[in-house]
Amino acid sequence: MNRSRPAITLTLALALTGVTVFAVAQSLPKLAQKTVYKVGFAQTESNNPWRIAQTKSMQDEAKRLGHQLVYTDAAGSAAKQVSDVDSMIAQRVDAIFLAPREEKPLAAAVKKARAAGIPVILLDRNVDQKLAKAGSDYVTFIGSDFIEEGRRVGNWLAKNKKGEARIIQLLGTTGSSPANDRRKGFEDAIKGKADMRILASQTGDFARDKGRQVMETLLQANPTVNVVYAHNDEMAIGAIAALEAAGKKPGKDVMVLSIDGGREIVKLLVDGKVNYVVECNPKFGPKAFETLKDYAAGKTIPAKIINPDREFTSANAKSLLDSAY
Ligand code: GYE
Repeated sequence: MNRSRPAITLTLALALTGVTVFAVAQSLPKLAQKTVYKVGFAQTESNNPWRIAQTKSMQDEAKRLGHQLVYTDAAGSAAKQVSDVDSMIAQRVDAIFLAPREEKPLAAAVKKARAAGIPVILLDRNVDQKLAKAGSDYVTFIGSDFIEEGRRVGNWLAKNKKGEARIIQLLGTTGSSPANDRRKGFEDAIKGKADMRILASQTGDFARDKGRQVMETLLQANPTVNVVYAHNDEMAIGAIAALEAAGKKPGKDVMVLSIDGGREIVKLLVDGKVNYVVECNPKFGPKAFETLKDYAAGKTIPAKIINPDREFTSANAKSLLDSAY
């Protein structure tokens, strides 16, 4: 009889553990309230001013608050970003800020962190909503409403383009949430308008030189183009170079529309080479760390925290230039 006791105790203990493990798997990991956190920031790439401004904002705020920031740069590879998150888990960071390069592969990384008991806050890009959910897999998404950004560009064009619009669309990184959503919002806004036609859509991977190269090729195949819609400033600036090399006047012969609103594009708007820009602000630091603190304090965090975005036009570009990142 005595012998069976340990077995009963073990079964009981396992049953209890089983219940606990199940409960943890269904809800977000808790975050202790501390004055100093060791927190990861898994960046996507650092090849443009938007990313550099975002990283700086995160580093500045971590420093101001006295937190230790474990920073990684995936250098444009979703696979590397997945292993960056793995190494943050191995280092037992308190929490992870993640800017997921692509929607699907990084959803798995989010789930791994959660299973390891580390809360994740998504910054600026989202993961596939069928694969991971706010409130159970990750705490929240902080960023812009990308569908709305695309829609605003489409609506502005419909209002301001006289005559037929023959559009080339330079898409962002394939499989990334801003590329998917900026396309959707724009295409929805111009759908059914007889005088608006997309001649070609191709990815320039959110990069300046890729944008220039793609624009060069698309321009040869579509010489009647009179509007370029680029999913970010970098590709728009690349497209401007391609247009000028082909003897066209950006902003006049061909309208240039973009999203991000960095200083360089706003200056180009002042110079008349760009026509319209929707802002997507990269300065996430203060909001990111404030959300972390609120989460640790047990406050209810909404599933999405949407940044307000301004817009730049020829009417306001000059006065807003200094406030652009
Ligand atoms: O528009 C782009 C950057 O994810 C919202 O990524 C961000 C986008 C931004 O590389 O310039």
